[in-house]
Formats: sequence, C-alpha cells, structure tokens
Amino acid sequence: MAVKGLCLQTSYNQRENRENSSRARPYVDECVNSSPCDSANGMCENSGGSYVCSCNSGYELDGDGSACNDIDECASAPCLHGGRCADEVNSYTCTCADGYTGTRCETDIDECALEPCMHGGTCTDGVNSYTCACVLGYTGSSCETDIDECASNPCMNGGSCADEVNYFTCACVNGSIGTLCGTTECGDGTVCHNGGSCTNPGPCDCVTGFNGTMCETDIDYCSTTPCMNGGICIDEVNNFTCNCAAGYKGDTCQTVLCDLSNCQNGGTCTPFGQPCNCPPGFTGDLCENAPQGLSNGAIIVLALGIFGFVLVFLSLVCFVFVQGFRRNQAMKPMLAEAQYDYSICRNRGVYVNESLKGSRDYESIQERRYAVGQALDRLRETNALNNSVDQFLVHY
Ligand SMILES: [Ca+2]
Ligand SMILES: [Ca+2]
Ligand SMILES: [Ca+2]
Ligand SMILES: [Ca+2]
Repeated sequence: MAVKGLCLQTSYNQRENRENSSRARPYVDECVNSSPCDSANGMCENSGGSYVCSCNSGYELDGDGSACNDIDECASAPCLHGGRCADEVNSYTCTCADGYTGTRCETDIDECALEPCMHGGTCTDGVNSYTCACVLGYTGSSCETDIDECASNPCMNGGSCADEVNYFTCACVNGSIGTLCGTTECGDGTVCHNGGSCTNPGPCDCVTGFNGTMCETDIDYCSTTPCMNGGICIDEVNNFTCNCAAGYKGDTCQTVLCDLSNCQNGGTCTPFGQPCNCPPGFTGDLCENAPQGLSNGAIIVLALGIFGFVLVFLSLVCFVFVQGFRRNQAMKPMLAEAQYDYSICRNRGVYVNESLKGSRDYESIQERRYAVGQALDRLRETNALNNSVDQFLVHY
C-alpha cells in the first residue's frame, strides 16, 4: 500500500507560479530532508514536489501514511485441526495437534503406515491412533497375542492340550478317544462319553455337568429358570450364565439398577437401566450406601461432647485446687501448734484425754489429727522438717 504526500499550491496564477517556481525554487527531496517514512520496515520514494512511502513484505502502511505495521498472518487462522499459529514477518508457523502434520496441519498422519498390526491384522487409521482387526486366534491392540485355546482345559480324561493358532489338539491317554478325549471304551462293550470314566461295576463315572448311564447327557442348568427379571439363561458345561435385561445385573439378574423411582439418597437415574448417579459420598448401584466416616452433624455433636467434657474436667480441677488452698489456710495455726506440741505418741499418734470421748472436743480432735498429719507431709516436702519428724508426736 502506498500514499502520496500532498504539495500545496498558493498562487492564483498557477502557470506563472510554476514557471517562477521552476526557476526560483531549488530541488527538494522530502525523503532526505524530513524522513517521513518508516525506514526500518519500509522505504521512501521521492517524486517531484512529493514523496511516496512503501513497506517491506509482511508490513502494511499505517493510517498515518508513514509507519509500517507487521501484518498478522495468523489472523486468517491458517492452521487446521487445532494447530497453534505463531505469527512471523511475512509468514507464520503452525504447531500441529497430535496426529496431524503439514505446513497448515492439513495432513492426518497415517498411523497405519508402519503396519503396526501383527499376524495379519487389518489396520484402520484414526486421529493419532489406529485400531487393529485381528485374524482369528490373535488378540491385543496390535494383535500381538496368540490366544491360548488350551486355557479352558478342554481335553478330558487327562489328555494333554497343545495350543495352536485358533485351535488346539488333545493327546489322549488311558484309552480315551475323540477330539477332546471325551470318550472311553471300557472293554466290556460300555462306552463312556463326555469325559466319563469306566467303573467296575459299570457303567460310567460322569464328570460334573453330565449324567446318564454313558454320561451322554449334558445337564441343562437352565432348566430351573435361574435368571430373574427377564434375563436369558445360557447353559454351559458345568454352569449357566444370564444375559440380563436392561436395568438389571448380577449372576441371576437379581439386582435392580435404576428406574425412575428407585434411586436412594437423592440419586438420579440417568440413563435408565444404569447405576444411579449418586450425591457426593454415597455409593452403590442405588446410592444405598451412606458416606464413610462421620457426617457433619455427627462431627458437631462429637465436638460439643469433647468441649463439655473439657469444661467439666477444668471445673473439677479448679474446685480441688480451691479446696486445697482453703484447707492450707485453715491449717496454718494448727501447724504452728503441732510443731511444738508433741509427746510420747509415735507415728502421728494423738494423745486424747479419755474424758473427752463423746464430746464435741473429741470429734474436733479427730479432725485436727487428720489435718495435722497432712500439714506434716507438706512440711516434709518442703524440707521444713527433717526425717526425724517421722516420729513426730502430737497430743491433745
Ligand atoms: Ca507477521
Ligand atoms: Ca491418523
Ligand atoms: Ca492359540
Ligand atoms: Ca450344561
């Protein structure tokens, strides 16, 4: 973009002025004299009586006709598929999201190009991923695992199993025959099927899941209709499985998942037939399990209980302390008396005049005897009395 500068003419006689001007005025290069353009990112071109500013590639002329501004090449969002754009001078660069490449991240990388699917698996390219469709006998994200067809111990009567690709073979022992070694000829004309073994006397000892004289009958474990709530029963060799109807689960479809009304504790049933969406802390298919630990209410009650216990404990301590202090105050005069009032009675013995028994004075003496004993203990603790005071004697 370019803008021309404007040169003003002031005389009414333009021809004369132009002639006079060409004769009188010197040549003026505005680009040199005043540097009106952005010399860092553009250039100035002088013309007769005027000039023109222009900008380098990647810059555009500002509205003032002189400055050159960097064009934001990211403004048009050139990076595709979530790529991040970085503006540069007259260009941009894209940092592509995983799975894409190209100047504008326009190319989905073919993750199948390196043929990641093993053992003949078919690869399907995805966004930053691939999936493999494995041939029979293999499994794993890259079909890397040979399925162990012997895992279910299909060979009967002690036959040994050899795993192959998508099949197995059984090596039979003990006279058993058949693909699974399930048939045994007993030699007396009896034949035991389905893994049954010969017995003497016969006819056959059947393995679990079969019965009949020759173990020829596969017991139908679905005959008792064990699947509940519309579940479909599938008989197996020694068991059954249930394909549950929507909204139920469990070995026998006995567990009801959510419908429009059975979610507990504020749980919601979305979507139908799945475990309820439970409030925080609640668990279980129907939100029937309360949060573990203490509820807020229980925590408050416990805190109040602890506070009350501490309050009572401190009150008791204060009471005992006050009582002790008051007793000490009361004992001071007695103690003074006791230190000088002793005689032949030992071990805190108190001499009591027999004539005082039954009187108020006698009861008072018993109380004082106790009080004096305590006072002596305190004196001993403070070394106010030496050990000889163990033999301290008091009489009244
Ligand atoms: Ca730019
Ligand atoms: Ca891809
Ligand atoms: Ca295999
Ligand atoms: Ca069965």
